[in-house]
Amino acid sequence: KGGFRWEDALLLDDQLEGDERQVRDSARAFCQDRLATRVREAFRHEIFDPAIMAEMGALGLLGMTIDGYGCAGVNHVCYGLVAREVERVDSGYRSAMSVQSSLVMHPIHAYGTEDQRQRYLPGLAAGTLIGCFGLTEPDAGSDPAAMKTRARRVADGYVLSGSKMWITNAPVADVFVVWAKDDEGQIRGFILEKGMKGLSAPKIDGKFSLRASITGEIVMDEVAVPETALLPGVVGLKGPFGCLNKARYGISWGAMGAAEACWFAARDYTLNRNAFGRPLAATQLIQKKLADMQTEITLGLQGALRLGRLMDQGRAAPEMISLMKRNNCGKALDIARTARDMHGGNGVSDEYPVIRHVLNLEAVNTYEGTHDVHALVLGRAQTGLQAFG
Ligand code: TGC
Ligand code: FAD
Repeated sequence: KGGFRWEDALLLDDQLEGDERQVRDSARAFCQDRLATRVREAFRHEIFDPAIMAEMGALGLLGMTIDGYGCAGVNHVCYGLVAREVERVDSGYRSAMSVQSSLVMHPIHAYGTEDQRQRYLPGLAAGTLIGCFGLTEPDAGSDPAAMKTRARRVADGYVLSGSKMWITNAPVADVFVVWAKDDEGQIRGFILEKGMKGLSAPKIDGKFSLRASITGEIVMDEVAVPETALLPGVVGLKGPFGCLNKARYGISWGAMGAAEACWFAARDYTLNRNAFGRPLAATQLIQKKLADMQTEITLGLQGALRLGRLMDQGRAAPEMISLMKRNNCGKALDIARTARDMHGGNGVSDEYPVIRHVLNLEAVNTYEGTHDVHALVLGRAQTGLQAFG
């Protein structure tokens, strides 16, 4: 007869290989020793410390599914396990990591030339270079096909004009992967570098979510780039979406890490807080909430693991990724809000992690395709009817 571990109800740990557990454990140690210790100040004062990227790089956490170029070459399950550990501390740190890995290193590796890979990947893997990914625009978020950024062909390359909005890492980025329409109206990817004439990346202020991650615009005022800046290996929206598949998968694990942090905090708090002569955790309402959290997290992690195995086998369809990104972000946000409530007044103080996770998960539920946009992707797949327009 098997035993019951309340914090790992379906024994996910047993479903992992030894090397996967090792990656998870070393990521957990790093996150708890190096990230958990600075996140409160970082969130309170809106500080993103770029040194974190080099620390992650030294541990092999950046671009970790890529083989060669200084990357770890591990499987997608390991990538997911790391995302869960990083986001257990803060979604902002996971954001910085997943943009670098899935949205910058992946397209350079998958769509770039050998010269581009050699030029950028080792520095990005080490975290000595920081990357960002520009798809969203002020007037084109859920509908990136409506982008206005243009790449005009000139004799020796392209001239890019336009602006991107809500771009993670942009103000501190050295490398910019930017998507623009060419003269034929086709979406193409370009690699821009900090310091190019006409390129700027102002910080967006007043952000009440992901304050430990820096977000900015990308402004391109007639930025002239050579032919070698073009990512030649892909044309069309499937270029950026190929990157989003990887990042959304990581978020499905990461959001569960944030949810676990809130669940554990709510359990600790209600075990230790007395009201009406007994611990809050001894009441039926609190126990039901804890049971709901445990159930959703257990199922969400099982789904994320299954998706990771399918990705490793090359069998994951984009709709599967939509399903898990949507479910796990939505459930994590509900769990964080409930955990915040269970902390009473203390729940709005940053002495406890729950309000920070609530605020972060609002953005996580919106970026990389909103909760509702992923519902439309799933609705289209099962009805054959397109409900976007
Ligand atoms: P649609 O007609 O469906 O597709 C156009 C072309 O793209 C292909 N495609 C995909 N390919 C690979 N993977 C996917 N997931 C794909 N989805 C679509 C499709 O096959 C087609 O190819 P082709 O060759 O036939 O042309 O496109 P649509 O214009 O109708 O768009 C539909 C929709 C809503 C699914 C899409 O636009 C969407 O997903 N919108 C959400 C936008 C989004 O996720 N933006 C994310 C920006 S990056 C970000 O948020 C980073 S935050 C990171 C952090 O800080 O952690
Ligand atoms: P909109 O598309 O305007 O959506 C507004 C509302 O309308 C949403 O509720 C949406 O679900 C709903 N909606 C939209 N279309 C439909 C429809 N057809 N039917 C029904 N409802 C609909 N982007 C990048 O390119 N790179 C980044 O690094 C990046 N980082 C980000 C970091 C942060 C902190 C944030 C907040 C965003 C980031 N984004 C990034 C942008 C993000 O991907 C977009 O915000 C997201 O895709 C939604 O686009 P939007 O904000 O334009 O909202």
